[in-house]
Amino acid sequence: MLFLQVAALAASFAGFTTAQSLDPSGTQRVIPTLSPQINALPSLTPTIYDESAPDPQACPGYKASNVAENDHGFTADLTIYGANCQAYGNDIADLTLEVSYQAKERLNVRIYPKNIAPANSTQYILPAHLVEQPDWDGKTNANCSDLAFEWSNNPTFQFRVSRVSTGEELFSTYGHVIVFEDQFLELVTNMVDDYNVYGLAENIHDFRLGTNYTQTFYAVDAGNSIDGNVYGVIPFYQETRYGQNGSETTAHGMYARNAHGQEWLLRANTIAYRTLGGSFDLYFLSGQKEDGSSSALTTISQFQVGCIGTPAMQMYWTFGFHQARWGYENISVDQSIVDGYRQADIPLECLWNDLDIYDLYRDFTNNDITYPLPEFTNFIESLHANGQYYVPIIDSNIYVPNPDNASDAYAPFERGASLQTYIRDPTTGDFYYGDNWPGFSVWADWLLSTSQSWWANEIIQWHKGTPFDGIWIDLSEASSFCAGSCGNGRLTENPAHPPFLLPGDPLTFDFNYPEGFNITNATEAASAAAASASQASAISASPILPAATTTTQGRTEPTPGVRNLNFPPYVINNVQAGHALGKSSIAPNATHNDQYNTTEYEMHNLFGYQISNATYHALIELFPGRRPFTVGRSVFAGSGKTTSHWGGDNTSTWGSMFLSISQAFTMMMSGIPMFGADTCGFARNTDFQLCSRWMELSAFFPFYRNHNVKAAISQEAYRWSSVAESARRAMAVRYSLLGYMYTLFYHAHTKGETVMRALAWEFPNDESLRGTFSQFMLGPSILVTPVLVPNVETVQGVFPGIGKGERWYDWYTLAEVDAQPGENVTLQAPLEHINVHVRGGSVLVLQEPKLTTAETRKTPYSLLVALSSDNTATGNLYLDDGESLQPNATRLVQFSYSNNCLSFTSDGDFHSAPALGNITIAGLHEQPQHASLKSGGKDCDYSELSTSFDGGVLKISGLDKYTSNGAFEHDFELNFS
Ligand code: MIG
Repeated sequence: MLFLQVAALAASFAGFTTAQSLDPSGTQRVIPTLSPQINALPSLTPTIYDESAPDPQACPGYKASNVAENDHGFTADLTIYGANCQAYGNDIADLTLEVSYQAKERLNVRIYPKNIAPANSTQYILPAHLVEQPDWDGKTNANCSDLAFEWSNNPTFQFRVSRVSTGEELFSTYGHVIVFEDQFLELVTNMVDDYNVYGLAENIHDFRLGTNYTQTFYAVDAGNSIDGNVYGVIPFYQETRYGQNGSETTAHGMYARNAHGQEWLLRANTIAYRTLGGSFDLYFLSGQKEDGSSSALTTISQFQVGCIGTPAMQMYWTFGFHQARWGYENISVDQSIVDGYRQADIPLECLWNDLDIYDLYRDFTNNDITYPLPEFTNFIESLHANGQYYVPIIDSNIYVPNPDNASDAYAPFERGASLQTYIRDPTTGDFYYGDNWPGFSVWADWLLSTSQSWWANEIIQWHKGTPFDGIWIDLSEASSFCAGSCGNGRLTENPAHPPFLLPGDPLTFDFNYPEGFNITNATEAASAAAASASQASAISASPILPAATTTTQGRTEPTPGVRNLNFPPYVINNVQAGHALGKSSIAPNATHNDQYNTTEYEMHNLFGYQISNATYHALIELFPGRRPFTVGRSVFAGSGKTTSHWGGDNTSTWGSMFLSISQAFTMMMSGIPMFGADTCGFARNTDFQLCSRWMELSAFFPFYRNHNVKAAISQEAYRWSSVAESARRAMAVRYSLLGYMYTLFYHAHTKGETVMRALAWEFPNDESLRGTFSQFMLGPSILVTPVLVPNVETVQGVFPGIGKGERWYDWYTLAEVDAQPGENVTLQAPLEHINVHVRGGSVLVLQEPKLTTAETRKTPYSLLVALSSDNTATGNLYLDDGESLQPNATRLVQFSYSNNCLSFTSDGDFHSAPALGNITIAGLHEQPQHASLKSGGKDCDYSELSTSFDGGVLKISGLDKYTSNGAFEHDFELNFS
């Protein structure tokens, strides 16, 4: 609902102040153990809808009995200890508790109904075949676990999880009852004072979630609602506790595997976890390494490797710059965008089209007038010929043709219908007919295996005329523009117009500009304000929008034996009007075609996960052996194995740009590192300042795409000379570092490492960084300090570790940063400049930035060695063909500088042709007088190389002739004396 959405966004950004502090947070201390907070509970709002609703903690709780030990833990019965309380559903009296020491670092606690017969027909337990379910490693038991589980029946069943080595209590339900009903589960843990909790993606919120925050999870198409539910659901948090009196910082995590609508209520000394059904399936992660120390980065890696799977490896080219927009009207507009970038000398790797290419918004079609074949095929092939790529959108809905109009046939629908592959309307047994761009539509039921083959076939057929290189999946929450199966009995109205004004229609002009626009463009701002006011009065004079369907019912009373799916007794704070679950989405009571007729109530948060998985497998079928590139909007825990993700409908505001950094951090934590926000902003008009700064910032996000709404001014990087210059400069840095970015992805893919990093993760003992997201790192070596506010030419940033052995170098000049410990340094930041610093101790492999990644990859390599305070440095580089799922050759190069010797060793068979041209060493205290050089075991003549030394920076060039058969084919050693 674009029209309404923009208004809602405007309202939500007005409340931006909560996230605005650019300074690292304060330095409050925390206590190491948890004490039960009985009688001292801050009141938890029972439900958003009704403050007088029952307090679930008044329920009786359970008693444990029949404890049975097994080789990796134990099981027990939990029996309700009192009368059913019917807080927000029907109590389930008999439960099973399963405690399993699954791996040294991971403890699993499951609580589920004792009698579920037939399986999954009454209480939905998320099956392992749908979402990965971590299991016992076959060897761990309580005696060799990092974690200990303790429980008590006094007064009712409660448990705590602690760290064996130190006794640190990580999670404790002591003092709280467990509530287990068919439509409501609650578990409350005690928390330390002023705790530091991160994650619970997806949210548009500060990085540090804070101690007064509610995270609602229900995938929704409503823009980037600050502090509300958005597109993705990854129920995992990581907690950091800073040490006192010199003790080390500790970190741990918890993943709650449940896909129902849910809420996490973060309060002063507790977190309450509430779901609308399913089971407790909790994974406690110790965050510990072999040496017993724990960290956020280790916790995040344990979450990915042990619980949800590590992210897919991406193709090399996907790290190039992408341009999209809604509103590229025809092939010549597409061509003009490609030409515009080329003429401005700005790299453009991939062009994207939105739903403009389709005939009447129908997936897998081509608009005969604006995007006719074969011209369109030829256009895409011309991109390929220039080393560029093409990605189109596919919407999640499938148009239902008008049954009374033979010429309205739509084959993709018919083929799916003949396989009965769509979600159903429980009241009619027919398909569920919702509404989206093309009119009344259906959605695939991914629980049927036929859906996968049908979907793959549609994609493969469409590729014949539209030879794309990847797929953009939109509206996968899944979004529907009406409430319920509204197309029921109305299919003859198809193609029904969407129930709102279309962008580009009269009265839809967007007059909004970023904060500060009234200062830089006073006259334009004044006339935009006047025009906006007159448009608003014209709309109210003749209301064009149909009356909204009412979906507000509020809290319902639990009814014995009945589940109220559309209006459950517990009302989560869904950002839709009335908080209704069925608003702008497939209704919760819509049913699937599996043997249990599973409902959307259970499946809702998984639609995006499933359609992205299906698209991934379709692309493997289409391009055998090649890594699929899919970018999806709705994600769930584990989505990163198959898809990338963009941040959805943000706005062209400074606040939105800032919050894209914290959003990115949570995606790095969630195993979805191929993440980026709509650069320059989606909804509303951007301006040259915001767009310059944003093109600079996003150059350091893994997925780098400029995308724009239809009814706003154009915002390609070449539209303003300042933005063009900013883009060229920032992209030059990015493209130099492509090999580094790719290597970071290799480590993410193989070990669950993070790509973008919070300063708190890299500098875990500096408590002043616990909330910082105004600066970030790319991997361990690059520090980015973006400008996040308008009308400034300087920016403040910290250089962590100074005074404790860290050194930092300016990327552009290689001058060492001169700062005091903890100093908030003022850096020059003219409009076209983004501050980038290299951390001492790093060896970076660079190439020469060109207009495409392929050209860049052919240029000679150079090494940048930035020395640490003890004059050492290390680094590594991963190489392969850049696109194979299982490359037949790879190479891993390890670099090191120590004892005045730079060397690398190279393992693997992949041949990378470019030579090693230059070596630059920064941070030397004096110029080396002599050097000897060995490459591939041979002695080379150092005196033949040209060298220069200035300001501690030694530059060596002319190495190519020793490495002309490839920079990293042989081991290498350069010794100074
Ligand atoms: O109802 O395809 O988030 O990126 O441009 C809006 C049009 C549908 C939402 C996506 C946005 C895309 C837009 N889509």
